[in-house]
Amino acid sequence: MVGDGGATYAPQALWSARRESVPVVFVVLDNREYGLLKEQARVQGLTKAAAGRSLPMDLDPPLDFGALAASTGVSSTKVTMSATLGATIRAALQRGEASLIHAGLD
Ligand SMILES: Cc1ncc(C[n+]2csc(CCOP(=O)(O)OP(=O)(O)O)c2C)c(N)n1
Ligand SMILES: [Mg+2]
Repeated sequence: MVGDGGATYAPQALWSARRESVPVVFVVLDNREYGLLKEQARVQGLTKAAAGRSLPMDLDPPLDFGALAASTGVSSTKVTMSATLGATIRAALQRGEASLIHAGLD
């Protein structure tokens, strides 16, 4: 399970899982922001970077993680309701191959 921000740091893991036939299920929890870094910056009063520019903590435009997975040959499912996430993870695990679940959060 990884945040949308963190998922941008190591997308090659998708390709490796496919290449090595590792049946890992990647769950990307997408709140469209680097939430932890944003909160830290707020607590420390760091709302502006150099020259008055805003710190880029929002992932806007949002990323299409299904398309990212597809580019490595990994299939994906998109879910928005937390109520369906558990069933989606179970189904993905049962398939026995690498896959990605893109979970949009409120
Ligand atoms: C390998 C690595 N690079 C960078 C960081 C610094 N870091 C901490 S939290 C974070 C991003 C958090 O955003 P996200 O993954 O979207 O999670 P959220 O807080 O929004 O749920 C980063 C880059 C880290 N912890 N590990
Ligand atoms: Mg995030």
